[in-house]
Amino acid sequence: MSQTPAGQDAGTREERALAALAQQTIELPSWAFGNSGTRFKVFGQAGVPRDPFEKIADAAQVHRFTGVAPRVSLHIPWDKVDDFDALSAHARDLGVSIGGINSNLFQDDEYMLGSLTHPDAAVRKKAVAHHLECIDVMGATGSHDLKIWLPDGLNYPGQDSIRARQDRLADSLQQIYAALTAADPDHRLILEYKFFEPYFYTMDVPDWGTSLLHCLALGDRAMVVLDTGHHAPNTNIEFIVAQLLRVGRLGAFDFNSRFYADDDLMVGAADPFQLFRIMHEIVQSGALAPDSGVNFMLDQCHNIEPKIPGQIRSVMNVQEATAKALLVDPDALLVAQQSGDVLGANGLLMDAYATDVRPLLARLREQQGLDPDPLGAYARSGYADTIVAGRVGGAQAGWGA
Ligand code: PSV
Ligand code: MN
Ligand code: MN
Repeated sequence: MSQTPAGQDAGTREERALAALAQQTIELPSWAFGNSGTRFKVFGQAGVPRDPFEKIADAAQVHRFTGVAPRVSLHIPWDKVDDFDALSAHARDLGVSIGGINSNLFQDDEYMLGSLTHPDAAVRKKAVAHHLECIDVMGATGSHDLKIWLPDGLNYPGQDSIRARQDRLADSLQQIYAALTAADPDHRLILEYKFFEPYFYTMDVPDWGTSLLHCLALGDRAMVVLDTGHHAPNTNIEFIVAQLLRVGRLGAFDFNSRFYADDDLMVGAADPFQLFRIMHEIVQSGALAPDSGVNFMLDQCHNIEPKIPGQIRSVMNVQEATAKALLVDPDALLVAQQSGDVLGANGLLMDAYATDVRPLLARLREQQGLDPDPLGAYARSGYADTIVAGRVGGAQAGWGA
């Protein structure tokens, strides 16, 4: 058994990693199961869900074969149903629950010039009212997180006052936060940022600093959401993770990967090393623990690959990056860092990253009574054939159309 002079032996690290991995959960987006595409084309796939009940049924398959995906985020109004009690009961029957509730401020004609920041108070009122509806959905589904991605922004310098829009946003968010915490003081408002798109001169919440400032002004139940696809190329995302963890304001991830823009590809597909570096910061800060307040969500679209296996693969990619991060020897790393051993410290990270953790994860799944090969087990289950035969006229995710 290998042992570094200052560190834990490898066997102990593996056992600790297994214990931490057994506690990890990853939340799935309902919209990943519907048809999606780019603004050029949506390719329809056979067997996709026709309604939110079927989206949850598909998400439950991901949990069934991975054991780590017990929650499903909803997007309102894409996932609006007449009876949210029935939707939650349906989720429970299938072994999952409803996670975050995502509002939608990007599909109404009135929002062309903004929603929560719009110059017209009547439009802002409508956007705030939509969140009150989302808060009701939270009550009916047992959700704890209201997730806001603000699509507002400007295309041209001078189009509107950047500063006045921040003031309007602060006021709108305050109204939403007050209603949210009045409904339940434990509920959280989690605010996502994105540096461009759908507007290109400036967004009104373009970066983590802007999101954090609004969260700090709101109160301690307001947290930042970090979507990995929402940064300029080469941004050091793990640095942002460390900063937000330091001040206790990293509320959630939207995991995905990107080559160029907000590509929403499978997490860990474009840059698995970045995902590992992010998970290293998480592990180092103790933020993997179930009570850390960090919700690990996926926000992806599977435009050309089958959706359920795409989600299974994504979950496995997060698990692999997490496992590697858990194999970094913390004691040896501290010694190397404090003694100025640059190559030694970097080597500890690179050794962990180069470790093939698939056998460890297979052991984890066997310990949990799961098939060690989730993708193979799903393929053998026959579920894909059942939905192709049983569902005709599947729905569009609502995104990328
Ligand atoms: C916006 O690009 C975003 O990342 C937000 O999280 C939205 O709610 C989601 O994508 C919709 O796919
Ligand atoms: Mn997102
Ligand atoms: Mn996005």
